[in-house]
Amino acid sequence: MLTNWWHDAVVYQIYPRSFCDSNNDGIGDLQGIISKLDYLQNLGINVIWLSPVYRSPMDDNGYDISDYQDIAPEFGTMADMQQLLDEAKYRGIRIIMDLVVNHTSDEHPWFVAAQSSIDNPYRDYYVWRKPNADGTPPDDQGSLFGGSAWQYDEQLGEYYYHLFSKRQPDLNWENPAVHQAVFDMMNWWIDKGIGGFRLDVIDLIGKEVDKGITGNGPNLHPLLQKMSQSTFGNKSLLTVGETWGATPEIAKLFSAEQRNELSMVFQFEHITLTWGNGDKWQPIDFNLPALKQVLTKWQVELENEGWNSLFWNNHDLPRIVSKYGDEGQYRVKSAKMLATTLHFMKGTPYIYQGEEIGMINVAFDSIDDYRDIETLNFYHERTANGVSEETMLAAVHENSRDNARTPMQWDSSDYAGFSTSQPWIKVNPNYPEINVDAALHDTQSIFYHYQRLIELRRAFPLIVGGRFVPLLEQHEQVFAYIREDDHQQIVVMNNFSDQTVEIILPDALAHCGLETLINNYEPHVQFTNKLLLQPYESFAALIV
Ligand code: TEU
Ligand code: CA
Repeated sequence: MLTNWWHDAVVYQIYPRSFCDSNNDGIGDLQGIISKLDYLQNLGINVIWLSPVYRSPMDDNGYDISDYQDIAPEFGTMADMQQLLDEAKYRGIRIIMDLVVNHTSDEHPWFVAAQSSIDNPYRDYYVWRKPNADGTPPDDQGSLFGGSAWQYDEQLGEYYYHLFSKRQPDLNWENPAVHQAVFDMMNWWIDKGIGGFRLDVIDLIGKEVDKGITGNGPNLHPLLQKMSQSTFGNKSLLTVGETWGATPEIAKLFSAEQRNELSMVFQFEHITLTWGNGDKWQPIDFNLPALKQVLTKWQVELENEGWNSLFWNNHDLPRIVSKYGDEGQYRVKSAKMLATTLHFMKGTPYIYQGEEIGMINVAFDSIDDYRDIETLNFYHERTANGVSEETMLAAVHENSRDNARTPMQWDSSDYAGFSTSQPWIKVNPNYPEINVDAALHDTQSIFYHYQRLIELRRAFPLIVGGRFVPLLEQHEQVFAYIREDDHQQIVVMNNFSDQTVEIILPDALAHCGLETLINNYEPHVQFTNKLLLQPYESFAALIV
């Protein structure tokens, strides 16, 4: 059944602006990435998901593309991009491009043409509506970055639609000319030898604007099937859709093999658990039973149909050690525990830059130190509407996207070795302690724990393809499960608390011998009917 190369791949996500700055202008770039490929090869990953590097005015750090077939000058040139593809390939690493086709930049030539006159043929590449009689927008749909989804164009007297910033006008996927233009561009990249695509907010392209339907619209799956047939289908590429609204049922529509859509999707149910009322600016406490229930559901429901992606972090999310682990005394223990929990599940694991050294959230004292458009928009909108600055800053500390975007911490020199000049966003002040150089010199580091997890995935096909069987489902502090096939069983135990906990094992396990594969305390060699787990203790072991 597991016939595709990406079933046992491990992906590393790079956010180019924050990864490594080769020419010391304060902005990460392609040559910086190239200089770190040996590091990534040493970690053991075999795929890089590259966040956007295309030409862009950078209103949303490259998720606003003005030329899909060019590279942003601050990141380098197309020759640098080709060099990255070649040097990665030489190391057995494929590059997945970020495909942002729900919208373009307002500086994209298509949009510039669309704005030039009411009868320009490119007009229908975007979504335009006449104002109401009193001049107000056609309806009250909101942008995901705050404010209205409608922006008035003075010259043409119509509104255009944007689900993100007003500098990110939505493409009109009801227009077949848009399909062809996008598919041609995708094929141009495929011909360059890329390994696939991460498809930004792909579940929005089937929208029906006048009905207020945005996510999972009626046209979505027909569109994806057409896209697949016209571009990546049958080419052995990894495709992963970003789908905030996916349930397991929906994920199967995207990723069941016979439907010929995507390899897999990113679902976010395990992330939004700490959003009060579904609002990331009203953070609530972490609750392990809820997390277990969600992750178990996804493991079980995609058992035989569809495929999971496994991730804790990306460029939009706070750091996982800060959210589900412990930033202080147990930072290293808890980072290892979280990694083990995730990497022994069934699916394709994704590591976000810095996760492999246990980078944590940043807490800038002033909103002026934040750069992210979503963070700034909401901070201003909510404080203008009566939420206190203190409350909003606390929410920003919890969930701002900039938590993931502070520069990668390479060493303890100024600016964490990311650059020799002031970076575009401040470095997390903890870099003298948390950095790659320190991790590489410490055999007990989080880095080597990730390296070992990747090795284990390669060594045990059971980790890739075996069944997932939940254990101790009612336990409030421990997330435990078994992976098994007809020959072997691996038991995985993870204490999510800073307390020593005692668990009572089911009879079938109570007297088993154990051969530890990975651990963050002393190994256990034999189960009895009781097991003590120390704070954030975690291990995976073969049952022998
Ligand atoms: O993210 C989609 C998205 O919905 C997030 O921006 C989300 O609103 C937020 O992170 C959670 O509150 C994708 C990209 O990953 C993101 O970086 C882009 O800003 C966005 O699309 C627009 O392209
Ligand atoms: Ca640079």
